[in-house]
Amino acid sequence: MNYTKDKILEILNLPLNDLIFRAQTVHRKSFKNADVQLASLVSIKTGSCPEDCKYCPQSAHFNVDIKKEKLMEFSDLKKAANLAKKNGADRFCMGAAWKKLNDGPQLNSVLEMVKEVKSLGLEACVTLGSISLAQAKKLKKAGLDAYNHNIDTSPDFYKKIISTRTFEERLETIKNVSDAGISVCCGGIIGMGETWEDRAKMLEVLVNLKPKPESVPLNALVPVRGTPLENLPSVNPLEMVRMVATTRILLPKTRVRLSAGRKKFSNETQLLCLLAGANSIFYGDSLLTTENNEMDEDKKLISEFSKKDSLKTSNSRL
Ligand code: SAM
Ligand code: DTB
Ligand code: SF4
Repeated sequence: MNYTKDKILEILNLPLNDLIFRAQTVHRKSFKNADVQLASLVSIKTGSCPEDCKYCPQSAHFNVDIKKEKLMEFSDLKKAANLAKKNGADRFCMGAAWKKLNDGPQLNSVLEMVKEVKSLGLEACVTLGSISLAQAKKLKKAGLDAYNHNIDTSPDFYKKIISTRTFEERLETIKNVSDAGISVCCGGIIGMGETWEDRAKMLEVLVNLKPKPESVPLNALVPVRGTPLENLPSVNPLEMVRMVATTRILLPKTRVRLSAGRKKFSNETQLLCLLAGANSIFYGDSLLTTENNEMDEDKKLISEFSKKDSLKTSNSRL
């Protein structure tokens, strides 16, 4: 199916019951289980990033109250990965506030970290800024499963959000990643002041990636004090539901991950997102620098969504 921006806008704009019905139908064909992938996230290098992404607390261009950290020690990484495993995570994602990955000690440390995560039987994902094809090949050899590199928004709106790199540079890294045989994890953010047309254009780029992204993280802006977007209003939860459902329809086999901003959503909103085709969440007490939902709450939510015999634990006895 050839999805154009206008066709995507039509889907985004369907009556909600039709939209969710279509997304559910597609979802059930591709995913036989109602499983929800749990992806844990750890920041292996925090803050002082030379890029000026207006949404990001880690940019050195803004005055944000975060604890800046050098590259994490291997022993700490090991502890974090083991803890994620113990807590039931399926995937372990390591994020670094770098513009690009440097060869030498930086790359070598990350390669060791990837090997460690793989040795625990976890899927390994990293997000390190721009990388070359040669670097991607080394990461693949170390066992890396996926590389997260978001396009964030539409090509046009991108220029209003980031001035230190281009949309095309983003696509180059994504190509290097897939040419090396690593799965592409690529998504974006809603709530930065973009229009529905921008959202449709972002989805148009994602659906036309070759190969298609293995996973799409959908973030709702977390407006962090000190960033230029600090005063933007919260995302309307049903707008996220529409984005999830449309992504599911466009990319039937892709993991759609409910990402940043979930803390502001009610349990019912999150369940609606799962019904609309989301099948992964970031799992763990924190994201990179901001808070995430409690793990116990997430476990309850997921069992509410997919367990059998739910009525037996409700207040009214059968
Ligand atoms: N520096 C690397 C990069 O930009 O690819 C990796 C880390 S970066 C923090 C990963 C992604 O987190 C961004 O592309 C963006 O989509 C998301 N993100 C960062 N800050 C956010 C915020 N305040 N609200 C929502 N999503 C955010
Ligand atoms: C993605 O799309 N969202 C995650 C992950 N990929 C690396 C990051 C969210 C960061 C939210 C802001 C923070 O905690 O710093
Ligand atoms: Fe740096 Fe990534 Fe944050 Fe942009 S999103 S400022 S590249 S850490």
